[in-house]
Amino acid sequence: TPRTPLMAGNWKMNLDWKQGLALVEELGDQLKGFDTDKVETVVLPPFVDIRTVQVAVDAGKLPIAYGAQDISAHESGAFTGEVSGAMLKALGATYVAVGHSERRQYHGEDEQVTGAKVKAAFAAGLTPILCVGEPLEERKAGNHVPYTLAQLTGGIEGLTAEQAEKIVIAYEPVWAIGTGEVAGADDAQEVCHALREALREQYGDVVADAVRVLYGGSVKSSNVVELMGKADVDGALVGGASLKAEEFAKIAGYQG
Ligand code: G2H
Repeated sequence: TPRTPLMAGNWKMNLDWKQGLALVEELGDQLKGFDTDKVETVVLPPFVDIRTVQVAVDAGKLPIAYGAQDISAHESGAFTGEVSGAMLKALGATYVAVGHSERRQYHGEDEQVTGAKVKAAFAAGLTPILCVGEPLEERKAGNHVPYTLAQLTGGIEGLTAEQAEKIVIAYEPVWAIGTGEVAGADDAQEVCHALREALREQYGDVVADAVRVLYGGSVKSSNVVELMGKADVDGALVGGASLKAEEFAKIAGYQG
C-alpha cells in the first residue's frame, strides 16, 4: 500500500517523568539507525511526560513523533484540568488520541465530544487518532460493524475532505484491550475494511486510500506481523507493550 505504517504507543496512565525519561533513552538506543521512512513511530505519554520526550527528540536521541492521549474540545480559558491543542502544539506534539475506549467508558465521552475534539485537534494543527471499537456484547450480538461505524460517523462529522484525508482511525475492540485477548487478524481486517469503505462512501477514493487505519488491543511483537499482513491494517495502537523499549522497538521494526 502507499500508506506509511504507523506504530503508536499509548502509555496510558503509566510512568512519571523520570520513568518516562528512562524509557525514552532506552527506546532511543533500540531505534538507533531506524528507517523512519518505512514506518512512522509515535508515543503518546501522559501530559506531564511530554516535555521530557520533546527534549529527547530535539536532542536527536529519538527518531519518533509524539503526542497526547487526550485534548480539550475547547480552545482556552476556564476549563480546569484540561489541556488545549495549542499547548500540545507548542510542545512539538503532532498526534493526539481522541475517544479512546477508556475515555468513552470512564469519562462519558460520546460522539458529540469526540467530534468536537477531532475538530479541536485539526484547529490546532494536530493529527487526531480517532479510536473506535465495540464492547463484547455488541460483538456477541454480531453488531460490531454498525456500532463501530456509528462511532466513526460521529467522530468525523463536519470534516472537510482535506481533514478527513489526514485523520488516523484506530479500531480497538474493547474486549481485546489489555486482556491478552487479541482479535484475530481476520476480525481486525473485517472492521478496518468496513471503516475504510465508509470513508470511501462519504469522501471518495483519495481519502479512503490515504487514511491509515490502525488495530489496537493486546498488540505485541509476536502478533504484529500477522496483523500487518492484512490489506486494511496500516499500523497498531499499542498499550502495555509500548512500556517496554525492546518490545516496542520490535513492533516498530516489524518489517526488518
Ligand atoms: C488498547 C491498547 C492501546 P493494550 O487500549 O491503546 O492497549 O495494547 O494494552 O491492549
